[in-house]
Amino acid sequence: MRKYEIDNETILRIGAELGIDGIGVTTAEPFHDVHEHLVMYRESGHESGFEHDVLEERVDPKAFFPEAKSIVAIAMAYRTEKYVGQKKPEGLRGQMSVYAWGMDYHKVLKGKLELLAARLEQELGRPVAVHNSVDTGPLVDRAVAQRAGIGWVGKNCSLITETHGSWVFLGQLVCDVDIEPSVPTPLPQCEDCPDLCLKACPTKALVSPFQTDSSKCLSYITQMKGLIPEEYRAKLGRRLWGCDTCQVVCPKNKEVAFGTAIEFDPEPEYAFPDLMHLLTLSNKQFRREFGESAAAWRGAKVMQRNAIIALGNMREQAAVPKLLEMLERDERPEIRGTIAWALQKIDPDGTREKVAQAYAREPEEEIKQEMAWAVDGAE
Ligand code: B12
Ligand code: SF4
Ligand code: SF4
Repeated sequence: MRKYEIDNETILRIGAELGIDGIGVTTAEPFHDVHEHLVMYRESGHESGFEHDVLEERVDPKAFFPEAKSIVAIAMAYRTEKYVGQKKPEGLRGQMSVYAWGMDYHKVLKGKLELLAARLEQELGRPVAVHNSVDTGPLVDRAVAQRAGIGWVGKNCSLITETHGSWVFLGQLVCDVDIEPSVPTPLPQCEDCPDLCLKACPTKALVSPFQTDSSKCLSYITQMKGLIPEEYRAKLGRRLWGCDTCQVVCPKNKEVAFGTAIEFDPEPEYAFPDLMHLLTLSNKQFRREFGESAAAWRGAKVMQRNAIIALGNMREQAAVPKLLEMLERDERPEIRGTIAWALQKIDPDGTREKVAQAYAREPEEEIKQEMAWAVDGAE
């Protein structure tokens, strides 16, 4: 039998000791089968722009880390017991995707990967060369997790684990240690589910099983810069960041275990931010209040634009004075344009005159178009 530097059982034991919810190992061999998915994804124009650019590095760990021998993949569950019965606090509230209800997962998982690297060194009694990544690395995290036996990829594209469903974040440690690999999870296991995720997706972003067109996915739309295309604004509802629909409807996510990492316990002001308060924040204040959340990286402007859309969708009359004040003074074109849209939804008759005045002084053509509804004969 082949001799490894560390056996698989030892890795599973270390994972359990470190409070890691899912752990597995795969070799550093290339992910040949993933290459065709990535090419198709790119050629169909379905990329979001958040993907690592170099395809060769996405499918071959040795292309960016030549000493690579094994990859230890980890999964951390983000729905803790405290998610049950989380109630919206008082006030006008938007909603974050559950993955942003606790602390930023990048920091939490990187912390686990650092502890893991230290434990490998302890086991071997020698320094270990590692490259660790969570989300922002070159590899396709879901493909790595599947080959490392952590779970399988569903038609909604999510990596689904047996214990915690798809409510898990993924990360990996590429290292120069020869570790016994786990058995890959067989693909896929949607069985006789009647494509509930594809049917429930509000924008038909799941264009076919296992394929997301990012430009239609509300998760991407909440993170994009600039004006949100009008066809998606009503579909956002109260969503401020991310979208959970294709996971909520998935039967494989029912009756799964809760995670135990207290870092992911929900913070009510992250889960359901106060919309009117959000509108008052400077970029610095926003970073102070939301900086520990995974939803902060795009800054205040994107979140405020989303909050204005939520207020428009809620037809919230109480928001009108603040929106009018911002329409007059705000220096950010996408904020002025989005406000004009929201005011039309909330109170077109009562705000027409003010929006027409804004139209007259608006320098940007694209933003003027958002205000044109208030002006007779405007094109
Ligand atoms: C870009 C990106 C996005 C984009 C594009 C998503 C997408 N589906 O590709 C946008 C902004 C839309 C997005 C949204 C979300 N994301 Co994101 N995202 C990424 C990122 C950075 C790259 C993904 C990528 O490379 N996509 C390209 C395609 C080809 O890859 P993939 O979907 O990962 O591909 C797998 C399957 O689709 C499958 N496949 C593809 N074609 C086919 C065909 C067949 C026949 C078969 C069998 C399989 C198959 O093969 C791939 C690997 O096995 C990863 C982190 C990373 N570095 O991997 C996080 C990541 C995928 N995102 C994550 C999360 C949590 C989300 C959201 C749930 C967040 C939310 N609640 O709003 C949504 C889910 C939306 C969705 N439908 O996927 C997690 C997923 C965790 C999990 N359990 O799966 C990741 C892994 C981040 C992390 N480290 O935790 N995301
Ligand atoms: S995250 Fe939302 S918009 Fe994106 S594919 Fe899933 S259900 Fe559709
Ligand atoms: S909802 Fe159904 S088809 Fe979609 S991922 Fe879950 S089991 Fe698969």
